[in-house]
Amino acid sequence: MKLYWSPQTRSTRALWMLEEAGVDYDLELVEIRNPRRKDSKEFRAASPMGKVPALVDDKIQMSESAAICLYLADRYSSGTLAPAIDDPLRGKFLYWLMYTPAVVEPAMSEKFNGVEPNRGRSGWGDFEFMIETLESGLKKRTWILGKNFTAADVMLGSSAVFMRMFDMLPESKTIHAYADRCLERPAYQKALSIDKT
Ligand SMILES: N[C@@H](CCC(=O)N[C@@H](CS)C(=O)NCC(=O)O)C(=O)O
Repeated sequence: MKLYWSPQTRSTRALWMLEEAGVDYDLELVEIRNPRRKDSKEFRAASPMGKVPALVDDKIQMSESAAICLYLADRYSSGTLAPAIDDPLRGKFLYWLMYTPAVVEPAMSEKFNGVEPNRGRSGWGDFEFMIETLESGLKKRTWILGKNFTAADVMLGSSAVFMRMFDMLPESKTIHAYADRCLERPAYQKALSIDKT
């Protein structure tokens, strides 16, 4: 299996997920910050937009960090990092797994770019509503589904850490404590240390 990656990007969450799943993988650096970068055909087949992360696993070629996390959890850690397909928690799992690309990231981007929000019209509500919803989802829970850590936490935890890094995370004991718990996980620490090399 090969992960196409670039340090300190959304590919860190795919690295974290690979470490949580405990599978063997190779890394290939994509020099996204190099204006003269030359992408391999294999990378572009997996990532039509040329964005990282992308994953190739035998005949599987894919990109989009949430899709990669879901694939790895279902394929290599079903019942642990992803509730099984018939588990009643599966619905909540999918909701929270998709919350990052569908709600957190558009709301962050809107706020960061100073775009006028429209809670009713935008699929992501607005930044404040996104934070309130995440906060209430995490209240009194160790992980987003309760006691068990899943791929949804890789997506949400990496987003919380990312917002904190960019000084966008408001005063929220619940979300800050969650980000800290995520950062304490050895698999996340391993991914961050690979990112630094
Ligand atoms: N929705 C995608 C976003 C991927 C993305 O935006 N990747 C950025 C790095 S964080 C990238 O590859 N940028 C370089 C480029 O667009 O050429 C995901 O979650 O994987």
